[in-house]
Amino acid sequence: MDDIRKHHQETQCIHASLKSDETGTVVTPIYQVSTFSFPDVDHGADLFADRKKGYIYTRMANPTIESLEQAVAVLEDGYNGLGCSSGMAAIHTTLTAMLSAGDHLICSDAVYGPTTTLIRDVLMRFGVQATFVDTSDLDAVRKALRPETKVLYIETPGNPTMVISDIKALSGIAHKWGARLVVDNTFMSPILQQPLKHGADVVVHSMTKFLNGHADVVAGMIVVSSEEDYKTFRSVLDETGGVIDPFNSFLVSRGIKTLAIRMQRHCENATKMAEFLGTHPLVDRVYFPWLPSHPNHEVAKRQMNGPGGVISFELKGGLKAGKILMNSVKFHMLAVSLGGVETLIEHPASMTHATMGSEARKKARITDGLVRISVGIENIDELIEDLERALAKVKASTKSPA
Ligand code: LCS
Repeated sequence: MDDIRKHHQETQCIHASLKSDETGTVVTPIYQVSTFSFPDVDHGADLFADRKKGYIYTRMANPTIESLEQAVAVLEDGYNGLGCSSGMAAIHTTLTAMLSAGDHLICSDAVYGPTTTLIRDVLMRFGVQATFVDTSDLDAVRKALRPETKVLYIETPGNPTMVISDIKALSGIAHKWGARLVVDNTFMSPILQQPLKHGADVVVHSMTKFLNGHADVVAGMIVVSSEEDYKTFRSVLDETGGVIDPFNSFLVSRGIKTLAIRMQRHCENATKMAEFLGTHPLVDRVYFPWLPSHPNHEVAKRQMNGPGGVISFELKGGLKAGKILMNSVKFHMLAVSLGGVETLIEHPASMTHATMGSEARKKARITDGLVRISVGIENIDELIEDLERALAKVKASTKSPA
């Protein structure tokens, strides 16, 4: 379709990934090949020297991968995308493309656990300095700036506390300082938040989550906003090798066809579940951006088109009560990951955020009693009934003699 960028995201989800071949395929086929042949030696040399356009080797470029990169870049309104083998590969590629030994990075304290450990236990070994702060607090970010600060890295909403950082304000702070802003947009997908439009420089995704949406792929994506960044990032990705493969690219492209409609249902279901939890007598606190009680509710309403599908909450009985709940639910599968059509429940302190260590968790306000639900697209009344049954068990257990 001509100039797909002018169209609505619902249309982009269906049409942005198409790279039709001479047979007229209506979806991009899977080019399940590692290497492409050259008609002659000079042509091969021209491709390597960038004098001619064409395919060489799948780690460098492949039509199925390119079609997915193009689709996510269009949805994010970015320059281009770089498909990665996982969300962590996308984050690793981004940070190694943007930072050198001696540079300083400011990162949100509440982020996916392995993002913290990638920075703290891997990048810092190579001379990168880092400070973890609550990036919803603009003054805390300003105080953490150093002459060597090159990157401000945020995840918003943050995993698992749902803390919201103000993308526009933070891009202003970063740019004034000569630093750049990277946003992990995994929890929102481009349907609910487009960070580049709010001033971010780079967006990263774990496509394992909402973009693919079916719990059958591990993959990541980087979206950059300029040709210059694209060239730098592409060369780092080529050399470090964390690229996505054609088959997974095909599956994610297929998932994206229904992204807009799935996100709508995730938001509706999660809002109803958050409202239910918010009024339940056994629930102490609910962290969900669309609840007026959320501390960053105003910022959320400003930069997000919907709350997303993830809710965190604490029960009155803390970890003990949370364990009974998680062991009693039927349609909420006890599993890590999020953003799929199926509802998942998990315990961040002992699962997704275990490697951070208790001190970093405490600083990021990830309590031992916190429970996280990724609300799927099942019938919401049945999901709430499932939670009600499990909460009744929690209540019964607190009454039984010790
Ligand atoms: N960014 C965010 C916000 C994430 O939630 C995750 C994974 C990643 C990056 C890394 O992506 P991956 O390499 O797994 O594709 N989050 C997970 C979670 O909360 N449970 O299991 C994985």
